[in-house]
Amino acid sequence: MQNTIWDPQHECMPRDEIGQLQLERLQATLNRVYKNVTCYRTKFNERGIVPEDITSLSDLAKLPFTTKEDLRLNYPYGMFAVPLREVVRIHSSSGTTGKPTVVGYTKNDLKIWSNLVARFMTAAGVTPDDVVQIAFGYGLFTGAFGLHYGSETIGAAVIPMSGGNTDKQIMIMQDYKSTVLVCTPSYAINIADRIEKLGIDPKTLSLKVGLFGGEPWSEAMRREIESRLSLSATDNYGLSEVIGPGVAGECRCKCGMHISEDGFIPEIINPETCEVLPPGSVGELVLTTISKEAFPMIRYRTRDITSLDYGVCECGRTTVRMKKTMGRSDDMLIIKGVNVFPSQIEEVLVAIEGCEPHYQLVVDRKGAMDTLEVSIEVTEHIFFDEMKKQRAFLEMVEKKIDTVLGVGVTVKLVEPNSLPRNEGKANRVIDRRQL
Ligand code: DLL
Repeated sequence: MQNTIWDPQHECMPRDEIGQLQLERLQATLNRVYKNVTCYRTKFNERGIVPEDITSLSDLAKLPFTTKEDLRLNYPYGMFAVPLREVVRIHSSSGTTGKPTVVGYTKNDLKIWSNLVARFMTAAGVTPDDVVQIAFGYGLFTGAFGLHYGSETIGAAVIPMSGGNTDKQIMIMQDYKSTVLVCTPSYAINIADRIEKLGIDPKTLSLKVGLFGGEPWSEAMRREIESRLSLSATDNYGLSEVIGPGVAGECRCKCGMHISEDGFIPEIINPETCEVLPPGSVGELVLTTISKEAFPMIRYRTRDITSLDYGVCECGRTTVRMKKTMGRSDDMLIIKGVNVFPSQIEEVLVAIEGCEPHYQLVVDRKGAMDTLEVSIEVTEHIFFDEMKKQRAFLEMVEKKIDTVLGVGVTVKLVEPNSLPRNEGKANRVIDRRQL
């Protein structure tokens, strides 16, 4: 397969040129936010910094971070860097607690966004010949509109199916011969379950590429989706505060997501000390936007845990690649003092024959002791197996998780289809300690 590049000028730039472009765009962005956004001006003044002090990319570290709390304090439009009459679209973050965060786009922002999405879709293998079924919910969430405009920019045919209604998704997939599926990885599994239940051979579908994002998912989950939907499953990353989808996406090498560095400057920090970490370190991703007009973000703390690889990819792109995220630092569970990411448990479970890729984690505290219970759907064959065999299976799963996490867990085997399903982002953790 030919590896097409959407925008070779920006995707294959030599590193020193990327740096030069980033510095120019950063300086222009800083001047604009200093002039137009009170929150930034106040924070810069508190540190005694003016935009002219930033003369190299390493000076970025002098600037204050921006957090979700800043966005809440300036709700709804306080962080906009242009008057509202120049804003043509408003979206919102998917946060479930408190007020959502509001983000805006100018006409030019929408054009840039569409191009950035078209870029990662092309990298994943989407072409004008494709039929793209978008199974993200259309609405305030950036996922559906982002992928929709990206597909149209490429010239592919878009089916704006929206989320849910799985049987209809499958019917449309069969009848309209969708070649690309866009949704969260957990919803892709739900579709695969239903396809299997309906007795449809996935090879009879026309699916070729899956563009999955919006939530963390493991390599084991990728393999599961690929075999059950008979497609090439790719990961893409973004967040509404920074633009939505379009920050980064995998090429066909699937060895990290290429960050569009002409639009964003990534840094990795230690989330506790906030110190910037050297290339290759695992830590929290911080992003600065350098091409957005309505809603620029300076050193936004994403809370997502990953690492960056500056090596040139086999595909020819020179842009830095971020590893699949381990999850969010605020989703990280601390069990008996050990840091646990749900994705680590997923990796173990999906690789065990008999475990379905549906699980739920319940964290609780008994006395001073944290407990972690992992409910796993198992195949009917195992669920209805004789007690002795089931016990042995359960102990084997507990041991495997224990080895990876280094912390004891209690495993509960549950019937197929008994755990809640989501059409968008999965919610797999119940932390009773916070209730
Ligand atoms: O989820 C934007 C998006 C939509 C990206 C569709 C990709 C595809 P938010 O609703 O603001 O925006 O949620 C952003 O979701 O900080 C991550 O924690 C998580 N996230 C998004 N993509 C990935 C991914 C959209 N590929 C938050 N892997 C981010 C892991 C992801 N986590």
